[in-house]
Amino acid sequence: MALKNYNPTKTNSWYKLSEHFNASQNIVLKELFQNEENRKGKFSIVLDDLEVDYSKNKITQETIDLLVELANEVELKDAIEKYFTGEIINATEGRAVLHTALRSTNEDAILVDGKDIKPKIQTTLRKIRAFSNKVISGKWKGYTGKSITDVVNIGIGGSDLGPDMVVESLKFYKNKLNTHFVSNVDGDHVSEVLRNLNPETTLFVIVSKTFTTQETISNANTIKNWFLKSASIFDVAKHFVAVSTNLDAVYDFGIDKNNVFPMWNWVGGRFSLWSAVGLSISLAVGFDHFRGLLDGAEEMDNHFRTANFEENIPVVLALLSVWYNNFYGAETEAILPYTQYLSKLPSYLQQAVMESNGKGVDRNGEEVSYQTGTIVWGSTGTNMQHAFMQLVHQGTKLIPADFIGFKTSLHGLEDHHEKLMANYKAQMDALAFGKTKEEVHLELKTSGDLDKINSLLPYKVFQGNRPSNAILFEKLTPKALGKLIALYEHKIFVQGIIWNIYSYDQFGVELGKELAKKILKK
Ligand code: G6Q
Repeated sequence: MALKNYNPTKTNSWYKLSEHFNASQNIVLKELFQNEENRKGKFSIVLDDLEVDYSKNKITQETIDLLVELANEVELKDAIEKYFTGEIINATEGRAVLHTALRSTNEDAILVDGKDIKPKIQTTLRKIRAFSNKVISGKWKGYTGKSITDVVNIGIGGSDLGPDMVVESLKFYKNKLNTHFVSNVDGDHVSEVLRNLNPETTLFVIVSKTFTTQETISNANTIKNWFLKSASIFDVAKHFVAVSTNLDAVYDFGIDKNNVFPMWNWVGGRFSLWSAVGLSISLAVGFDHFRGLLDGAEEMDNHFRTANFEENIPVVLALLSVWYNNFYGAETEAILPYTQYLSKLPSYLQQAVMESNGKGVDRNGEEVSYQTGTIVWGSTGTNMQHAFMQLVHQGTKLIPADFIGFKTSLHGLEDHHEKLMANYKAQMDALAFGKTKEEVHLELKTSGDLDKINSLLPYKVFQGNRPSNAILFEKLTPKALGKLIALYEHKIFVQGIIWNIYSYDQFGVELGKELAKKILKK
């Protein structure tokens, strides 16, 4: 059964939300906090090591009630079940959307074309484990008998961004292998990566679901030619492995049958890091940490599938985002992790969010008359405080922001971590509560700058009332990261359901590719 069709703006709850918005848009966060004793507790959700505090949003209990009513009215619960059980919810490509099956450890069968996919997933995980162990332990030898020291992931888009982001995020857990990523068809990218590599000790993982992607195949061929300058064609099997659905093309490239890791068309590229696309993750940090990542995601899956909408982290964050996107007219959202390890998260999420929900035609085939996908962007704290945060604090745009923090640091250095987390909290407080004219006046007065009061006062006032979510984990572990990524995956899903669009195709990226091919031929 396909997903149901709705025009969200024609629902009863949307109508009520519009009325509520008109009546409440002058809401003042500072006052809400003064008047409600336990606002933080009331608008927080705890899931084991994760606490999401969404109290600094321009909402009251009525807003949440109405947003949940909207989720019910568009039959979100039913859609979630279709997502998890393998219905063809990616209707425009005729596919199920089953990245959740990749991390599932329960016994329930999931059928695709009448066959349970769980055994294939388990076999592939075992293959990833065995291969990773062999390479990490040094038992896997290159063509001159030396162990592998470097791994290069060759892929682009979904076959690059996920593994690259996770390897960077879990750098603390890495083993002795050095992992590199080549994606761009720009020859300077591959040249730079190859510059310091030794063909005798490097393993190349070609990741391409289709094995036809221009960038990936060009880079793979360039790398093979580079390799063949010092090795022979018979050595390719020891240094090149592939992750793909297109077995014929993989064999034509010269890759040994035993060194091919499967992918399936029920996993979308941008949601594929949990599959063999994550091979370079398992190589970089070891299979147990890769499994930890999957386990964390599964915990979020179970929470998302079973928790009431009011207590459901992905649902609440998705609804709040709809509130700002469709009622307040906010165009963008900022992703602000307070750890350098997550520096690649914003660009990873740009693909996941914007390729999925950047759609202007609804599930009826009609152009939508309302806003859909948000623009996401961001960078790490505290660096961004010295850069773009000026606009978020005092600019003319409303930019809801997710602050992602960790209570404990990985390397220790307590004084650094205390400063980091003080900034994490201070930024959200400043956004929410700002600084009034009276406060600025007093400040200038006490600092002896009385003569400057008139000229400086307006520039030093912070209106505040700017929304943020605090997404706080105990510690950056593979499990926590898995949870965080799955949280955003499900937020994307919920928004796609509400906006009545197909989140799992990406026809928008095709036209440019076709034209580039034509231009190249000419
Ligand atoms: C993701 C997209 C896209 C895809 C790349 C790579 O959802 O489909 O980013 O992952 O175009 O495709 P291949 O894996 O087929 O090379």
